[in-house]
Amino acid sequence: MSEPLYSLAGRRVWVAGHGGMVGAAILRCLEREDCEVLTVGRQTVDLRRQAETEDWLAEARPDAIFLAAATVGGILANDSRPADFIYDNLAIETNIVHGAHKAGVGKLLFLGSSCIYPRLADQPISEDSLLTGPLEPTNQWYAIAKIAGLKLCEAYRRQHGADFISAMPTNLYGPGDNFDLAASHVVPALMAKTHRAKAEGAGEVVIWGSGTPRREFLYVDDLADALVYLMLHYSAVETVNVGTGEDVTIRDLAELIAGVVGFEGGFSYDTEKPDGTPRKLLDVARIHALGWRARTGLREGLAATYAWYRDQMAEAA
Ligand code: GFB
Repeated sequence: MSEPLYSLAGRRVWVAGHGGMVGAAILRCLEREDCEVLTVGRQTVDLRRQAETEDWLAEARPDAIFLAAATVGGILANDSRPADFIYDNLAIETNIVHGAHKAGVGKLLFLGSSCIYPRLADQPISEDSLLTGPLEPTNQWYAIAKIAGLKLCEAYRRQHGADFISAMPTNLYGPGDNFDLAASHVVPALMAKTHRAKAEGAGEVVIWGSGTPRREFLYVDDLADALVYLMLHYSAVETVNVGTGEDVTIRDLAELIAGVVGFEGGFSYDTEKPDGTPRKLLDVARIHALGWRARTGLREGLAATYAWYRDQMAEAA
């Protein structure tokens, strides 16, 4: 573990996007830090509006910011709502990074995504492969916005000496995820589908695409732990990948989820749906060298996520 470069003790820390899966996990992680946590709902401040965002920052005066506010979604949501994904995310990050500079914020961590890397980057994907090849078409809009966010942090560090850092997580899952089948990522989607199939006694669950793409899945509380670690131990222009270093095929994932859910039926494949990039395994040597490693195995994380999902379903019933 490297020596801390920064401390959150006694500091005012804004978690932008506190209501989402990542934001909520950061809040859980900050409970062990001696800091004052700031949050603001989208009903109060629309972070796509520059004046609203800057006025709030001037009043709230955060010392540090976790920039986890974003419009996110799975492969179909990205492919069908390109304007939302590029506009919302560019507006939010531009307003918060520039507003943070204007308000004299001491440290900011911007959350990107592994989809910023080229569709066919060498695997595992090094941070250095950024902008070395064409993007995956289905999420190029979100990717361009997140690349711009990474570059915003780099530019404000270079021109103004701002201690703004960025992290690029792999595919995430966990409590608080979006289980709406039209907008969700693959883990919550397959969990909801197998849960329903088991409850209804259905014999089959439909998997989008061929089932052959490979994905790396990081449990969201591990990500939050990594983000707080980077806030305390990292201050440099280079972005940092955050992942587990292991990937599985979508078919293997479906089998794991069926085991966790207790679904004993089979799977069929809707090859009308896109596979997306064939593989997206991150090179995590940089964050390992900084002294951080993921701790939650996929089966353990899936079981914790399903327990949370069942509780939510029970409460909603
Ligand atoms: O998680 P996912 O939507 O996003 O899809 P990506 C991962 C893989 O799972 C794709 C397959 O090959 C999907 O075709 N899949 C199988 C399913 N069944 C389903 C299903 O029922 N629902 C969904 N959603 N997928 C995302 C980007 O790409 O990666 C985001 O679109 C973000 O912007 C995220 O960057 C990290 O991994 O393909």
